[in-house]
Amino acid sequence: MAILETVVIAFWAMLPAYVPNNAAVLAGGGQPIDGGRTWDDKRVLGDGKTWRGTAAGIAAGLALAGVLTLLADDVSGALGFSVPAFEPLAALGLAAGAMLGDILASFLKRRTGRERGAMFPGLDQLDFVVVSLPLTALLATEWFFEWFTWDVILVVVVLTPVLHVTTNAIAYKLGLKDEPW
Ligand code: CTP
Ligand code: MG
Ligand code: K
Repeated sequence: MAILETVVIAFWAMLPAYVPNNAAVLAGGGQPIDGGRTWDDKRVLGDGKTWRGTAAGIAAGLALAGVLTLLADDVSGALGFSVPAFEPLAALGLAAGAMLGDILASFLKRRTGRERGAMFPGLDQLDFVVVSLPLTALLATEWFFEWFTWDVILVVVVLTPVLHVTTNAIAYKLGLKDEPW
């Protein structure tokens, strides 16, 4: 498979997992998921993980998957190779997996004594990939292995941190995010 083709498929297939984090930043606020609870004098998750942000993130990921699915045929025709339409369970695995990965990362950050907003290089950039891909493989196995071939997964692992750093830097510059990571 040509490299450009692989990159386009990786980006397209991951969009429903990329957008939830950004939607959560825009919609976040209100009740924290952990209800303010602590474990060993540290917050379980912290004020940065809210019900509203999580719900908005998953909804945004599902909505985007729906739009991409409507466009998939036309875009495939225009590009000369196929980009994926999303099965409902694949969309759910990507969107909910991304939010779950982010939440698990905050759990790990709090356990290691990092305050809300602290940096955790590596984890910050890949948390949502680490959970969304296995969850999608579980929920929509055939779909997953049709699209997430090894070369696509490799591109995702390389491309995701680059996109993450870029979009967060932009969100920070725009004043939408408190830290540039
Ligand atoms: N956010 C949210 N709910 C989520 C994820 C994010 O409300 N499930 C919102 C919060 O307002 C959060 C912001 O998006 O502050 C930025 O997200 P993130 O960087 O993941 O959270 P942090 O505030 O940095 O907290 P943490 O250290 O736990 O990652
Ligand atoms: Mg953060
Ligand atoms: K995060």
